[in-house]
Amino acid sequence: MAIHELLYFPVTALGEPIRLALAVGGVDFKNTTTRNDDTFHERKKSLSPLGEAGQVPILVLPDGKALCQSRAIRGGRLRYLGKVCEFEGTPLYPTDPLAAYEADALIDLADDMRSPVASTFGIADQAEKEAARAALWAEGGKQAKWAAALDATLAKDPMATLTIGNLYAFCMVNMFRTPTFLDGVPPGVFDQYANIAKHHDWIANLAPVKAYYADKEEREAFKPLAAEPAAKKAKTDA
Ligand SMILES: N[C@@H](CCC(=O)N[C@@H](CS)C(=O)NCC(=O)O)C(=O)O
Repeated sequence: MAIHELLYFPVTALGEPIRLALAVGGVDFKNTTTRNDDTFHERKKSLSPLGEAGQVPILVLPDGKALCQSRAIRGGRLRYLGKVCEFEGTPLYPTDPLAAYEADALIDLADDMRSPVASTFGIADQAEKEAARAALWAEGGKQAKWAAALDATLAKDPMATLTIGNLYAFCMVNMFRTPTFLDGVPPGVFDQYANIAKHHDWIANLAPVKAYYADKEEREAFKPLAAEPAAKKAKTDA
């Protein structure tokens, strides 16, 4: 029987909330990466609705239709996964308009925190790149600013009903919670944020999330609950 397939790099960035939503929703999927598919880059171009310009993540539906644009896949206008995937009988994208707004707003805020790192991807010099990433998390840094806002927002979240917004925020926090595939992020950037920690632990301990990460032995970054102690050894893992 045909199943869903996700094409993405073997890292916990934009593709990870999609993997996690599928896992939480109990939707079986093939996790295709550059590590297990030698034709990854050719398939990316041929499958993407955007052709040559195509990027990943790409979600291929069981009938062969390929979806791109991570926001449209998990949230946004199409809200495909948020409608298809349920947790404890409730769709991950809320049907109530205000709850849906909260989920979207959480995704946007987590993206505000994530997106400044994009400015460092093109820095060729390793030391310069790591310094630029550390500066984003230093006092007054762009990512530190949004982490504080995320913490304040999560203080108001009852952390009772799982939404695509919670999953997205969880994954974006894990992207910067060492060990991470991103080099140069200082260990402990969320140490001062009790609500981010509480939110992390809530989601990391949900049965399908625990089950999903249980067999990701080869990648510390895929094991949120095991993360921070190893971080101090500055382990990186792509
Ligand atoms: N708007 C796109 C952006 C996707 C994106 O930036 N993908 C990057 C990886 S995170 C990529 O495919 N880079 C390789 C390439 O451009 O060929 C989305 O949200 O899906």
